Parts: sequence; C-alpha cells; structure tokens
Amino acid sequence: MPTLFDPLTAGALRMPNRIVMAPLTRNRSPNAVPLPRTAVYYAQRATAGLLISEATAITQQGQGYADVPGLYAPEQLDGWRRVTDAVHAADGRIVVQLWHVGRISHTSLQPDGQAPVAPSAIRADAKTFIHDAAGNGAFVDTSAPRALDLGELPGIVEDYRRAARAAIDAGFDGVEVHAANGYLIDQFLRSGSNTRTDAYGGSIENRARFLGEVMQAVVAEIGGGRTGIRISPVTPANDAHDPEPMPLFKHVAEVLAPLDLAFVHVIEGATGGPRDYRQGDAPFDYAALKAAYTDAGGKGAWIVNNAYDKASAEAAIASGYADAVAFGRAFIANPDLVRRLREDAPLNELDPATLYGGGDAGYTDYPTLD
Ligand code: 8OZ
Repeated sequence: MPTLFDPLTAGALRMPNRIVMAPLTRNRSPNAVPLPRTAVYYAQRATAGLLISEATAITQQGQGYADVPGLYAPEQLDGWRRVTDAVHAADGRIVVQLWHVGRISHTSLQPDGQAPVAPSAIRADAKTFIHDAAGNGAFVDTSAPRALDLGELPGIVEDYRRAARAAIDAGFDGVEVHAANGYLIDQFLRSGSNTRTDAYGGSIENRARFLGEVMQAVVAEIGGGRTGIRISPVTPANDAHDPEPMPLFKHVAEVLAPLDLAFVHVIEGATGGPRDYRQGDAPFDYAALKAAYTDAGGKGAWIVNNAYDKASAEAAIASGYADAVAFGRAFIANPDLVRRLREDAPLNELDPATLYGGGDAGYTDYPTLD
C-alpha cells in the first residue's frame, strides 16, 4: 500500500514523494517578469514531489491580473530560467501552469486596451485585480468580453503550443494546462459561459473540443509524459456554471485518456472552499470520473486537491483513490511541508495579508523547522 512518502513516476516526471505543491497566484512579478525572489521561493519548496508553478499567461491576451507572470517575452523566460535552475540545484522538479484567462480580465490588461476574449460575449460576475490610474492595486469588475471568432481559435491553440515549447526551453520539467476555475478552457466547457452555435458550443462534445485541441497541440510539441492538466468539475470560481458536470467531465476524461498524460489534477468541490460543493442535483462522483479515465485507457497519475490534511491525504493514497495529493495554502506557509507532514510537526499559519502582491514578507520568510 503506497504512502504519501513513496516515490511516484508520472510520465517523464520522477517524484520522490506524492506531495505536490499546487499552483498558487502570488502577484509578485511586475511587468509579468519573475524576479530573483521567486527563484528563492520555489527552491525553498523543492522537497515537494512536484512543484506546479503559479498560473502563467501564455500571451498578453491571456493576462487577467496585475503582476502575474508570463511566458511570452524574453525577459519573462529569463526570469523563469532563474527559477528552474534554482529548483534543479535544490534537487526539485517544476512544471509551469499554462494560463489563458479568457473573460476574467480587464481592458487595462489587454493589448491596446481591447475587450477580453471569451467563447461567448457574456460578462462574468467576477472581480479581478489591476493597478488603477494612480498605480495602486484595486479590485474591479471584469470587463465585458467579446466572443472569439471561429477563425481565431487555431491561433490560441498555437499560443498554447508555443508556450509549452518556451517552457521546456526555459528549463521546466513539463507543463500543467490550466483548464480549471472558470478561465478560458473552462469557459468553453461550461454551458453558463458558452452559448456558441458552431462546432465549439452546444453539445458536450463540442464544448470539450477546444480543450482537446489545446491538449493535442501541447502533447504533440513536448510529449504527453511532460504534460498534465488541472480541472475543477464543479467549482463556481469566476462565475463558472454548468448544471450537468458529471457527463461533461466524464467526456473530458475520455478525451484525455488517449493522450498519455503525465497527470490529471482535480480540484474537488469549490476551489479553496467546501469539498462537497455541487452543481446540479447530485453530488459529483470523483471516483466515477477517475474510473471513466482509466476505463478509457488513461494511465496518468491522478492528483487530487482541496482541503486535504495528512490523514485524508494518506487515506486517499492508501485506498488507491489518488496517486498524489496537491497542497496549496499549507505550502505557502511551510516551505518544508514534506518534512513537517512526515514528522507530524506543527504547521505555520498562513498570513492572508501577504498572499497577493508585496515582496519577501509572507513569501520567502516563512520559517523551516531548523
Ligand atoms: C487566485 C487569484 C488569482 C488567480 C486560479 C489562477 O484560481 C488562479 C487565481 C487564484 O486558478
């Protein structure tokens, strides 16, 4: 029976344990460039079985918040090279999360102040974070998006492919495609944000088409063994809604199965909220989702996330329900989380005031046990 502290091979990723650092937005990359302190932050956490970077925009069009990093300009890639070198020097492994926010953005962040893009011209009832005219941080309503033209979709698929190549060139061990939390790919999946009448809207098959094309492009470029995906079947984050998540995500599992992915990473319940959150009438059956994936031939590692502690994580792995468990907030406050879990040591508490934006405080200064 495997434990949290046993190694795991996920495609080309050889993890020394099954404790994964979840992607965590920290808004500390001015002009979308990761600074030297970001290399320190990830290297401090390199004992994780796998580090998944904070969400990273594949293009400026994919940007939705102030001071989040990108993967599309040379300075950004140089900044990430510093990070991957530091993590590897500390014997760690890191994949970058590829992000396009779709409608969760603001005109002030978009190229030439244009409207954000989305499957359909439906504004999200959601906030984003920008710098106002005086340069101060401000939470604002997301801007009304325009619907993507059918002819624009191949270009965005190409943006994902290019970003995956750039990631490998910058020294990442792989990528995680962000298909969760109400961002662009999830906007295509869910009927609440996709009312298209072409081949990318309507039926479940059509709504999952964009996800399938992105995944195929990334896998063709860097290999399935270096590619993972994050999904959140029921989260209401960023105004994501679909009344029938079970058949939708079973189909997604069948689309993913033949791609020979390194891993599938599932947020259970409401992101950062209740695990039993549901959309539609029935509770979501995560075991059935995994079964749909494995029955269709999927062999990627199954990573679960959301409010796990040591006991529930151990139980998930011992029972075979999951292969690895991703921890978010606990990893922010505990750079040596793996050791603390192993030794049943107390955990530092997270300071919410330093979560988004700022410098070293609440970023690289959380203490280790020694
Ligand atoms: C918190 C703040 C901004 C963005 C996500 C990338 O929810 C995010 C995010 C989280 O996936």
